[in-house]
Amino acid sequence: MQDIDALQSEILAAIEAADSLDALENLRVAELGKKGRISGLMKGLGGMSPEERKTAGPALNGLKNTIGDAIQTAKDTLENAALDARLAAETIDISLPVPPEQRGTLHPISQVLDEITEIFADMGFTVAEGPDIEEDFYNFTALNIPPEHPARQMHDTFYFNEDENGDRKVLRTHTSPVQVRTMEKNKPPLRIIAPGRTYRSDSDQTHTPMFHQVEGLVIDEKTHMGHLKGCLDTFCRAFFEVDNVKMRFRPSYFPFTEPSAEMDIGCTRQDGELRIGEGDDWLEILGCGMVNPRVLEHAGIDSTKYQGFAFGIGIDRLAMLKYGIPDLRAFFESDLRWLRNYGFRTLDIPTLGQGLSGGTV
Ligand code: 2NL
Repeated sequence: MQDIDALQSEILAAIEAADSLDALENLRVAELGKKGRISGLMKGLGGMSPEERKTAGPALNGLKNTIGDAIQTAKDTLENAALDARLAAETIDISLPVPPEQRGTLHPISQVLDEITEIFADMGFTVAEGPDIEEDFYNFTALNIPPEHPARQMHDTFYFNEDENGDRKVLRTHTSPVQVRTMEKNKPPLRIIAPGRTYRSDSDQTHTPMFHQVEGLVIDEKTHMGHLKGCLDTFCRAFFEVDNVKMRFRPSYFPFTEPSAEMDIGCTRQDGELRIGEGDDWLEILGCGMVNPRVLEHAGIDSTKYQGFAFGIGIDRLAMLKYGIPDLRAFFESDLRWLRNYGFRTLDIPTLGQGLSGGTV
């Protein structure tokens, strides 16, 4: 017993004297490791008489625990001190100017979103926002996609677990629910865009599970397809910064619009370079149509008095087209070299007067 007490004092003193994590680890191995001193003493228990073992066993166990705890406490203390030192050394004065090589850039999607917002704001649209986690009613039923409708499968929806009422929330598959919520809360006339993140369980070369969309909605007493065309023509010329853009509308189907169309714009592809506006090739850019009266009724708007148009645009693809970005998936990899190459100056807010995509960096 005397020996064990002496040994404990000796080791505790050594622990106290250890001034680095390495030194502590060496001590741990030397005392508690497989070939350590305490382990050696424990092996000796087998050769003792039962009487001796009765006192030596618990004493050695006590020693082992005391030393183990002491090493852990010393380790925590050293680690905390190291963290405190790092935090003190790495403080930054956020009032200082940022050196150019450390300056951040605006992600191309944020830039394109700002450009789109500016164009529609100029036409009298306001921006509407809503939750990413949506109720089934707003994401589907109100948009004339009832339960069991095949369009629900087409949407590759991410579902949450059922709640206590048996309802399942979803990650919104489009930003249309934002527009339904806006129609519920406000009386027509309405002129809104709903930009934001959308989610579908789909991932390959041209799809990411999270992507960005902007939808537009106009509701008034006499709104018609001519207004839709004029609005989209203005948008395309402003966005692609060209005087004229050839457009064509192909009949299509969406449950929430009737009639529905997909819009292509003219382009040329020469030597791998895409030019937008003129030419014999076509590029699909968005889906649109006249709001289905059933959607108006679901949102509490009198469809005998009001009608309107709506459209939906994928922002990520539009950003790739405008800024020549070849790979969709790079958008979400947070690679700093990619961001420096494709990013935009943070303080260059797009305005129609100054040119949307701003000056030179
Ligand atoms: C596409 C198609 C579209 C809409 C979205 C919409 C919203 C309401 C009512 C009616 Cl609240 N329609 N949105 C309409 C037509 C097409 O998006 O392919 N987008 C990428």
